[in-house]
Amino acid sequence: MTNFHLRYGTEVAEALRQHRPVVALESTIVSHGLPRPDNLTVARQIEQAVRDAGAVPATIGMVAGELVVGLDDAELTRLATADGVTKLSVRDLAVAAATGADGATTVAATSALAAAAGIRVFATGGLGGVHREAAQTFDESADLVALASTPIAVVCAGVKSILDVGATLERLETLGVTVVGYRTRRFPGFFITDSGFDLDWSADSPELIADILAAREQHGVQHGGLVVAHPLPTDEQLDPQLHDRTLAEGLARLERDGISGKAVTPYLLAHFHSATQGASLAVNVRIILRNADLAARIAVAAARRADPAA
Ligand code: PSU
Ligand code: MN
Repeated sequence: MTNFHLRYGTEVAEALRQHRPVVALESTIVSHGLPRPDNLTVARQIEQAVRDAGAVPATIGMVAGELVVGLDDAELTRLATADGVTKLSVRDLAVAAATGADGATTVAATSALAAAAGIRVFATGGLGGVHREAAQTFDESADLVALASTPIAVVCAGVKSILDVGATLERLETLGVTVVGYRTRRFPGFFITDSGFDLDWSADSPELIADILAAREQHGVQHGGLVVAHPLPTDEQLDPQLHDRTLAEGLARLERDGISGKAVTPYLLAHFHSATQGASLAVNVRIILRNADLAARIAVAAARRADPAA
């Protein structure tokens, strides 16, 4: 992965050179996870949330075949609004680069590229994982495999609730991915505060998460990812009954419309956003903004830990 040629945004390059806090952000959430035209506004708000907490945002994506770490506003606008922006997982990067494509990077691809760029903290909404019909379809997100071998902390509200959460947690354990709840011992359920599954570990401050990152380096146990699971407060979650109804309907439609492969997640998210008349969209945006804020505070704590004078 370090062999990929990366182009850096000016501000991100400068921040990395000076060891200032940087937070990686993905572009698939913008191009495929959120409806237009809100997606561009939200993409800018996510970057602003990182800045407000004292870090530099590095939104990652591909523009005309070039891998960019720290898209500028014109590039962000292009990935949010252009036709034919491809959803890129790790396996797609080389083909997309060779063909000069515009592409949005998933959690898997963004993690790999961020780590290659020397960025240690990444914020997203919800991780990909094991799909509910995986026993038949074998549909499991490449996010899991990427996190097994990529040294990065990913702040997320758990895995998307459209997935089989229990199976995903089992796979994270098998793959050696550390999972820590932020101020909770319950794994969050993305749109829902609590997925119903317990966690072994909890951390209650950005400083403690920075300590965990440092301990991983000191002890040479940082080959894989660290999932920082950050739940929404219960008064901000999607109504659980509305959630379950909408999900059942979405899953039935998947079958009816013959949706499979990488189209499944964007299809289900779009179904939620239209069927709940935007309620799930508002929740999704809150999730991302809160995660961007926490990720920035972790990056700030990690930078201070490395250089208390900074
Ligand atoms: N989180 C969100 N919305 C999204 C995603 C995450 O709130 O759209 C994206 C991420 O890019 C993640 C992808 O990697 O969904 C998972 O897709 P799949 O299940 O096809 O691996
Ligand atoms: Mn899949």
